[in-house]
Amino acid sequence: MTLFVSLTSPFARKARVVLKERGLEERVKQEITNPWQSEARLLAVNPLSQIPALVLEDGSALIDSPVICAYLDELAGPPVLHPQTAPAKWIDRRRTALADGMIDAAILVVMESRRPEDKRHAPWSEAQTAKLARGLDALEAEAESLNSTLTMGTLSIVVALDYLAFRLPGLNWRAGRPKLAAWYDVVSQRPSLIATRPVEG
Ligand SMILES: N[C@@H](CCC(=O)N[C@@H](CS)C(=O)NCC(=O)O)C(=O)O
Repeated sequence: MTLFVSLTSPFARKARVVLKERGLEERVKQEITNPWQSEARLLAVNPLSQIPALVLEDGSALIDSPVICAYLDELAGPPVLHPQTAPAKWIDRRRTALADGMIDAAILVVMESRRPEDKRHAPWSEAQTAKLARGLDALEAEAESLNSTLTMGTLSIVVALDYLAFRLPGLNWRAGRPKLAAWYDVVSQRPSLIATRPVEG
């Protein structure tokens, strides 16, 4: 199996963490690609030219990080990163969706900032930044109910926070969010998260 990734993509990082957590690194080869360049080998697998994308043993492909992470978690045996019973299951899925939505908003802000100055539309970036602030405030409000058990929800939140620190340091997500920061400082010490921190390269 082959997982298309980059070392900076937060969505690909979610799948890379699952590989580590579930002991699948021998079984799934990682292939580094730049999704923004729409290389033919990635397009052959994902017409959207997005990572992560996973090529299975039969040559078929899975796309979208929630789909890929669920597949990998099941592949390794009974899922451990996806709570199976309500209400924990739905609470966790909501957290994954919130974190993923925050990553989407952050990517939009980053892409907008890379456009020539005269082509930027400030209200667009401000609207995305407001989503990020509201998302962070929602996480601060529920920080006491976040535990340090790694699930897709908690993993995705750490990935989102690290992406904010990596690409939008001026946002300073920690400011005014002491409970979320304290939670992050504990859970982010997990070896799978340390080993996959985004690096420019
Ligand atoms: N919903 C997708 C989003 C994937 C995504 O946006 N990946 C980014 C990298 S972090 C990408 O490949 N972007 C290239 C593009 O959209 O052209 C997922 O969860 O996997």
